[in-house]
Amino acid sequence: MKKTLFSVAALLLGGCLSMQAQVSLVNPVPHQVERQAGAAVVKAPKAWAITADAGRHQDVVRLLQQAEGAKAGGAKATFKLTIGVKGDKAVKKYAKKIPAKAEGYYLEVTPKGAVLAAADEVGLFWAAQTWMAMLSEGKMEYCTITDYPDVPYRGVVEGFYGTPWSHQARLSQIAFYARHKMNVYIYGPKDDPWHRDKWREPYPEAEAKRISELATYARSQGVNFYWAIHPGVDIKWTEQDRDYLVAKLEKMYDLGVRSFAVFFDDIWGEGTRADKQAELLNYVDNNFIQKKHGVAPLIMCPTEYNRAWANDEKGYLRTLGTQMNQGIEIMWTGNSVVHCIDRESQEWINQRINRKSYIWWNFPVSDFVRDHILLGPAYGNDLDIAETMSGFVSNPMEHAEASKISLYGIADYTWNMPAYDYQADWEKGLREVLPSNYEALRTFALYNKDLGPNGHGFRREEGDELKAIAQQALAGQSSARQALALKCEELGIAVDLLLNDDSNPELLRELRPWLLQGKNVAAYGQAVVSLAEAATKTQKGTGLRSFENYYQQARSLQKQMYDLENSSVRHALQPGIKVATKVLMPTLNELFAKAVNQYNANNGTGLNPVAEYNPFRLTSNVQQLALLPVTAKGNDVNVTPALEVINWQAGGEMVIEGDRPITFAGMDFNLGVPGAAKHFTLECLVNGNWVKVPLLHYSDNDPVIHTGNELGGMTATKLRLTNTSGAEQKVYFRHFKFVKQ
Ligand code: 14T
Repeated sequence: MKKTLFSVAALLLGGCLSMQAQVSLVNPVPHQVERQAGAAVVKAPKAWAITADAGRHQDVVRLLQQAEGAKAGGAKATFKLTIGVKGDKAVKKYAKKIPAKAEGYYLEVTPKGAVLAAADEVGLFWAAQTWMAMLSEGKMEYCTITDYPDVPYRGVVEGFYGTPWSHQARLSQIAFYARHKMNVYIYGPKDDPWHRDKWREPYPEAEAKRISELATYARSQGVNFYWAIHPGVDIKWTEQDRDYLVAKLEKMYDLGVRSFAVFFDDIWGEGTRADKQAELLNYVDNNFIQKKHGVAPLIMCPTEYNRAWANDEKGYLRTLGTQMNQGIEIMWTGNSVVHCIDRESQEWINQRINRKSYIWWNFPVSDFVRDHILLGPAYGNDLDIAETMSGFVSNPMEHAEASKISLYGIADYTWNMPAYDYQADWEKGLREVLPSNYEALRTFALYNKDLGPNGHGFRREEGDELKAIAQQALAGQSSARQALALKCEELGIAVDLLLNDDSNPELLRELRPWLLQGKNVAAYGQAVVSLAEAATKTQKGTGLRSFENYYQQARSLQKQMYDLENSSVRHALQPGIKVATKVLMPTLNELFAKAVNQYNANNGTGLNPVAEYNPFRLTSNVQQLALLPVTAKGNDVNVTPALEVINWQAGGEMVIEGDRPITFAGMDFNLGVPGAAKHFTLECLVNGNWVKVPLLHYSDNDPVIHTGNELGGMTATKLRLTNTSGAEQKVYFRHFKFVKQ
């Protein structure tokens, strides 16, 4: 990357205008910007006339005609926009200035007009986006820009479990990718039936029409719409299934799709064979992809898509590497399912697959931590690995609008890696997503970055800015406690401002559960600080401001948080609604406990210092179950389902304990495997004795497990499910529920 000339620009601008340099509005940060002598930020032209070779670049012309400022355009306008790609007459003079890189462009702005000259059609789209971004505040800047992407394929894979994005959300995403020069959108939502379970069947008419519309719209924006198929669940390596697959791709081609992917992730059994996958994909590549015109290189997601799952002896990856056509891209999530990417791990994988890996980054996806919403920056990937990858796509949250905060950063990272500054970038992203209430969104987002403890061990920074005052507050410093209370007050203000913002209704709809919880956290924080303050006073507070009342208030808020988590505000599969779990809430809970203990010691009282309210507790020595949340809704108590196959060791147990005896009305659970009941033993702890409860399936091919009549009316303090088969059992954890009386 060549150095940008910001210092020169600052000098020149200093004298003439107080306006902000307009090129700084352009994101991703361009590789090279030069402001010539006499450069200035001036008013944007009111109208412009577009010059291009006859009949060329219709989509870009349309984009520029719809842009702000172009309205009154047309031949009469004095400001000229000259556009073209290498080889066009219109930009012949600029041919040498166009970077010799795919999607590269050269942009020049002078008082007479602007030139947008690109290496190819997509590059011209990006030049147009740069032009429009520069003008977004009604000003432009005399300068030249030379720019190109660092990573060839950049964008998003809608590849999460959970509610797929809506059609509207996808259209909005595609426009957003285009604005930020991302050229890939891979359609692969796990819970679209025609992507996975019914992969052989064509889409019904309404769904087909929507896909067609997405493909067309994406093309008009310079974005590749990839449609992904996930056949591994039940594929047989027969000619018949091979033909089903190609026939489905043909159907998608007829709908206008020109880019394809085949996923083999999260499957087992027959579908996982590397030789067969390679053979099938070579067939698809030779007989479909290569035969059609203008179809992008095929992408595949392997079964061993991360290093932790790679079995080097069996050589799955090396088989793909040697047997699969060179032109097929292979996806990779890094050292584990959810992991940041570094040079060493890139060398490891690229050597095995004999090509550059195509990164599938599992961030900000939250399908394994649905109680959190992830609004933090995209960071942690090495900044010098652009040439080690063919592509980099992010798997986002099912909350499409909220995902844009992180995606904004991913666009910048993949376009101009060495210049990526994740913190500065995050601020810009927040501004773009909610300009009307940027500061409020920022404050709220500060408490919604980390994922909390999770099975993948992937954590994010959150609350570092609070650590010093948290520590001092816990050490008993009154001024630090007050500072903490102010932070909580700010959080409360931010939430209220956001709840009253109507400029981005989708974003606010997505954030709503966490906003409501944020309000509880803010109120709780203020109550806890008052409580801690009151605990230090020898004189009892009067009226409502007494220690006892602050204690009751804090308790009430703890319960309100729990109730909100289990109310209808959360959607069915979401285990809860968690905010500020990394630093703020643990600090407040510790402060609460300290204050209560101090008060108890001074007054001989026995108030309960345990802050977290949850009437149920799950413990397990089966590693993949140990962190699953238990939640109650009315009389239904559920353990959150797990996404993955559970390796339940012989003798491994899962225990659920109530804070008071539970009287059962019934229960059922689904381990995903017909006949699994015989491998497990269910027991209840009744009056200190473990009582066995028979388990049964209603039919041979039904995986759901029921309890016999014995359970109804039984009162117990604990429930225990044990693998008593004497061998490891591979099962799912699809649902686990009991009903109280
Ligand atoms: F294809 C892969 F690269 C991939 O990441 N697959 C899934 C993905 O759909 C999901 O959104 C993501 C995050 O949960 O992780 C993969 O899903 C998993 C991961 C597991 F570790 C499913 C089961 C697992 F055990």
